[in-house]
Amino acid sequence: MKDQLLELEKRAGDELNAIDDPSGLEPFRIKYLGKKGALTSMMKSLGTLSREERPEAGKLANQIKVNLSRRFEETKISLETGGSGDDASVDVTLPGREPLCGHLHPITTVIKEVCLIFSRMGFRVVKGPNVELDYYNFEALNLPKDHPARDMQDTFYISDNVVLRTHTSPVQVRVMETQTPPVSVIAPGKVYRRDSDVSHTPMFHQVEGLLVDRDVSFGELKGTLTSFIHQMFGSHTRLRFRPSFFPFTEPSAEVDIECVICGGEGCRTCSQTGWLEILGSGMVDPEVYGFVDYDSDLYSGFAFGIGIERIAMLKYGIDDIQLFFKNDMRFLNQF
Ligand code: 2U9
Repeated sequence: MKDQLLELEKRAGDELNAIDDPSGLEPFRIKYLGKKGALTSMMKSLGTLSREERPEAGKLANQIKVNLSRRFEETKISLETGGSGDDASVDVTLPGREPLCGHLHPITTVIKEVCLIFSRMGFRVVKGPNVELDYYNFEALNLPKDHPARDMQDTFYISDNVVLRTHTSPVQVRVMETQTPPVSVIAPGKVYRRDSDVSHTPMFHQVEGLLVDRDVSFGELKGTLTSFIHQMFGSHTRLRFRPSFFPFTEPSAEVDIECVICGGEGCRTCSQTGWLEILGSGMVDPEVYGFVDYDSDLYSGFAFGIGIERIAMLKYGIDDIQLFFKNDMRFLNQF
């Protein structure tokens, strides 16, 4: 019996060593360690031995079962983890792999910075839906049905009366609908226009602002935006207010800063003018007050719109807007 057991141990050991695929494990277990396996049957036949032989053979059979089971488990772990099971193959002195650490997208950073500057001036941050009713996106902002900005070429239409918002202005209209002056809010968020080239993407980000109260003048507009630009681009940045037109503001002005690339000398970025357009603004057109039941004899206010990608491009010296949306880690990791 003793010889048979030792012979079985050797045979099983050799077979176990030869297994090189996890699919060979279960047949092996059944053959040797299962209820009807070779070792189990041999253990059952211990009862046929004489009283003298039984203890020694029983002890040996148990030992073989323990050893074989342990070796079986080791082989299983090794095959299932793909490793050799040999600890010497792991060099514990190697330096660890640095975990990838996430960070804010440059557009998020700029939005946060712009919002912080206006928050400190008393503006409240407000949000609204990206999918907007035509009424809030156009109609209430003095962009009537035949206005060119409503063209299918420029706007993503969901249905006749529903669009992807083309600016965050509808958020301010919704605020005015529910709140009487004084109102001072900024609306950051995504906006959508059918446009795509090196300076346009179909989705981009804006922060728009609105302040309405009694006796608000163009002077307050100039003071607020000058302070914003000085905080954003440095206190010595030269700027100019240039007359412009928007359907929702009258009078309107665009604001330019001295070119951050050439310092006003004239270069490719500023088209040799020395100036860079940075935002649009104006006094809220009294027509808009009509839509939200504000008394335009009592109240006046200003509004402005800032294109975030444009600010980020100037701040970080980026010449292709598409880079912000490609998710290329070689680009993003620089911020
Ligand atoms: C209300 C009334 C008026 C928001 C304004 C601009 C001027 C403007 C552009 C900047 C760069 C859009 O992203 S951009 O292309 N925006 O020039 N936006 S005034 O005027 C409002 C908003 C809400 C109720």
